[in-house]
Amino acid sequence: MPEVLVIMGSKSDLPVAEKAADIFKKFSISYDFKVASAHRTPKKVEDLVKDSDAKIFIAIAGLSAALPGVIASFTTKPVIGVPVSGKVNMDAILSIVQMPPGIPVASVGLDRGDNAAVLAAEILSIDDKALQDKLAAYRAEMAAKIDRDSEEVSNAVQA
Ligand code: RP5
Repeated sequence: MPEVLVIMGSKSDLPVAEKAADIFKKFSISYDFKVASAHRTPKKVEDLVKDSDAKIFIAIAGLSAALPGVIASFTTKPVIGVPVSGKVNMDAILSIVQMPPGIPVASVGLDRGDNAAVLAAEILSIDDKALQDKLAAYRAEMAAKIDRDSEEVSNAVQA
């Protein structure tokens, strides 16, 4: 049973989903990928969600991105939406952010499959101390990189 089920509206969304996979591997979180479209295969979306034992859903979609909201309509588990960039970026962002009262969807930034996975990890870590420690180590890694980068640009400008 995957802890997180990632559903993308089209195979064209795969590069964004792969960013999430990198994070899940880093944190040893089990996941699965499915393609199902809110508009083109609505019954498939419903069946996937209702048949899943996953604790969290990540929904990746572009254009009129109904997928996260439709998934949320079938479950009370957390749903994290990832808007996918296109010719008009605000369409997907607003489709995910502007959910009606009572059926919320969390949204990360445009194409931020990685942040969706980090947020999923944070939710899963609530009662998992080992995962909390891994998340803290991940932040420490990022901070160390900023320090290395700072030293590098400072050295470059003084050279
Ligand atoms: C959405 O439409 C998908 O999530 C994708 O981001 C976008 C384009 O889909 P394709 O035309 O690539 O199948 O449903």
